[in-house]
Formats: sequence, structure tokens, C-alpha cells
Amino acid sequence: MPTVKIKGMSCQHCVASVTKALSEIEGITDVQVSLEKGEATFNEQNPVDEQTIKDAITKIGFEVVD
Ligand SMILES: [Cu+2]
Repeated sequence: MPTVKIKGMSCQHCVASVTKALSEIEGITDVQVSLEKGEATFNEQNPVDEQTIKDAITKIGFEVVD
């Protein structure tokens, strides 16, 4: 499963926001966000551009860490 590291999450509201943002991307399903680990995992039904994921996260005020 693809995993992205996300910087800036501090509570369950952040987790909910990130989960929603990723779930809304076409082709991404089964989003699981861990506040403790600061990361999100998901399934890709079709290949999703890495930049699309980064943009979705950035747009809601968080940062994807490489
Ligand atoms: Cu929060």
C-alpha cells in the first residue's frame, strides 16, 4: 500500500481533514491516516500522480514530507 508522510497534523480533526482530502482524489480508496505516525496509507485503483496527492494535502494546510 502506498504511504505518504504528512507534516503538521496535531489532532483528530487534522486526521479527518486529511482522510477526506485523500478520499476525494479519483482512484484513491481505503484511506487510513495515523496521527501517531504522521502518515497516510491508501489503495490506488488506478495510478495517481504524486503531485496530485501533494497538492491535495497542501491545499488543506499540511505538508507531504519526502
Ligand atoms: Cu488538528
